[in-house]
Amino acid sequence: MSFIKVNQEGPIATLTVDRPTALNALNKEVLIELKEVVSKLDCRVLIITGAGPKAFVAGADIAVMSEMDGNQAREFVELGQSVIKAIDQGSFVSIAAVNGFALGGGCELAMACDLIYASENAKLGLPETNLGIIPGFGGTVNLVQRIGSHRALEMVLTGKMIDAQTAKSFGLVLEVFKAEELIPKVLEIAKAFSKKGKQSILAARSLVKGVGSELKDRAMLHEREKFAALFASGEPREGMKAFLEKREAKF
Ligand code: CO8
Repeated sequence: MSFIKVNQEGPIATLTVDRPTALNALNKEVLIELKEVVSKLDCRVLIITGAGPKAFVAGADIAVMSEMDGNQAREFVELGQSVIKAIDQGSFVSIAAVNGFALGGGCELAMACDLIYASENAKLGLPETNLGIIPGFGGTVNLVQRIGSHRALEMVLTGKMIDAQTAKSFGLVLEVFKAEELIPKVLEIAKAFSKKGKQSILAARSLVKGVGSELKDRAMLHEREKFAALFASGEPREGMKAFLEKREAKF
């Protein structure tokens, strides 16, 4: 694996997204590796984090998306959602250890996990509308489920990043730890889960997560359709080119 580092100690697997040149942004190759690794996991608890001190995952790869047409955007969003689904429906408890920027697809990857813990320097957000696009990896429905539609609308429409403490106050993040304590604390939490009965943990998890799951499937389908359809307008190209050219977008 080039972009996903896997470390398994007994029942606890840790996946680290490792693409330092782009703050661990998700391109097709990263997503394919992630899907492959997650589908083969045999663990009780999965921890997902990002390599380096600065980012969990800074989003889907903007340079790649800026060149996409509608069909390519549809394929990309389908791949991304299949990763989100594999984590969401896996037979393990999943924990995001957010150690820096978790933006767009990165925030959506964190929200695919059952539980989210963050370091003090974490910044979370769905900045897609700044780029002329929308969340595509389940972010809209998962954010509403986590923090309610009023706060979710504010985050999605403004595209603003929030810091770890604000995310905790919204209920998006459960606890905030010092950067160096994040992984040890998350491992402690993971160990406690791994000592419980596997069947009871999975049954309880599936019941809690089952609430609203049909609605979620439909919402993710709508998200895919709307995401791909947007690419027929000029907005994604202008928004993402502007980011890459470090200028303000003219919509
Ligand atoms: N994609 C590609 N490259 C990125 C990304 C990204 N998402 N984020 C950062 N990078 C790159 C930068 O371009 C830069 O590259 P280079 O050194 O070659 O210029 C490098 O990483 C370091 O970044 P910065 O120099 O910008 O670092 P700063 O500390 O100044 O800023 C930020 C850090 C604030 C995180 C800034 O990089 C940023 O705003 N990044 C973009 C964040 C963003 O908008 N993310 C959302 C992307 S859209 C998305 O995720 C859609 C998900 C749904 C997709 C559906 C599928 C089709």
